[in-house]
Amino acid sequence: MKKKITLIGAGQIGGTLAHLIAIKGLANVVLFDVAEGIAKGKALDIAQSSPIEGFNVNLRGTNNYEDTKNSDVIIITAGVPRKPGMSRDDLLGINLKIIKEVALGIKKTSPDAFVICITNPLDVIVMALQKYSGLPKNKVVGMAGILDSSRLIYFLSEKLNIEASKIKSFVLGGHGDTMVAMLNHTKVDGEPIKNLVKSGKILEEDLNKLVDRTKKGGAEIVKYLEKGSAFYAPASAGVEMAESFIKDLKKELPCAAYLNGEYGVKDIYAGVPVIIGKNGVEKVVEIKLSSDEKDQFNKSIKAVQDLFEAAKKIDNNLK
Ligand code: TXD
Repeated sequence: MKKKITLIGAGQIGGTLAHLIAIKGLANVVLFDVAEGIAKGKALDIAQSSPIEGFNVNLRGTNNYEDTKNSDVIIITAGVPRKPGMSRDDLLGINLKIIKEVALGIKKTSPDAFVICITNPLDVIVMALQKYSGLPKNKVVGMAGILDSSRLIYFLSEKLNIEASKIKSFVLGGHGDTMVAMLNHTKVDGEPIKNLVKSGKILEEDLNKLVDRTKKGGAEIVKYLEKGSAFYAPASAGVEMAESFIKDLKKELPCAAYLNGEYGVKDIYAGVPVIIGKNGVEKVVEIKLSSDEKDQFNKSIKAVQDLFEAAKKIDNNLK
């Protein structure tokens, strides 16, 4: 029996999620949007590609939460994206209201779903989503670290002219300028990146430029697109999380997860390595951080905490 994935938000990322899920034959798809026509139109359009692509999943568009009932996975992109010059944090006011509405909707219709939040500002929005919905903390997770890590790996592969599959790296902390690129855990064909710096294969300053470009990766695309933000890579990242849950792959993935003392942090969502399997976030993986990495991580946590304080000022129901 095919699983059911509901996509709350049928915009740029939502439509791409639906397309990727269909082509992979991962699950039946319900596209939900307050702009009903977008959900219905994209569902029908993707369905009409099935004879060509050969996939066999049902696609449906709706603006009625009843149609999303008993979803196995819910991926949320409902909200507004950045415009050039805006920070992810600038989206807090409007997207907080939207996520409250979505949280109440899914709480009623799919309380057992694994919920992946993509809406920005990600770390605070996913935390608000869990608090508003009351869904179990291990069943509510944010997508950002996989995207940020993929951007860093791509930039490294381009610079070193090595295929991306040979590069292992990841990013921790908040999905913003304070994100932490884990260079001490970065390997190229099994070789620590620091050795490539020592041997002159890549200059330290060039490596730092790639880290900075990763932090600004979203803004770079917003500048090109002018209207809207990145959506292909974010959708691929969201599908990787959904697939690890549906197929119980127990992949270790950098995601915004609830911390309850891990990394010395309590009652906040932030980007850490987690194991995603059939029970959702099955484990937060604690890796050893250098003192510098710990400082950077704590700075990133502080940025998330400060933004959550701002969220509580907007809605004092958020505890
Ligand atoms: O790494 C990450 N997490 C980020 C997240 C990567 C890229 C983009 N990031 C954020 O995802 C972005 O800043 C936005 O907050 C979301 C969605 O981005 P997208 O590019 O998909 O935005 P669109 O194309 O504007 O789509 C949003 C849809 C749109 O069709 C609205 O009609 C719909 O959301 N929407 C709603 N759907 C359901 N319910 C409500 N209340 C609602 N309000 C708007």
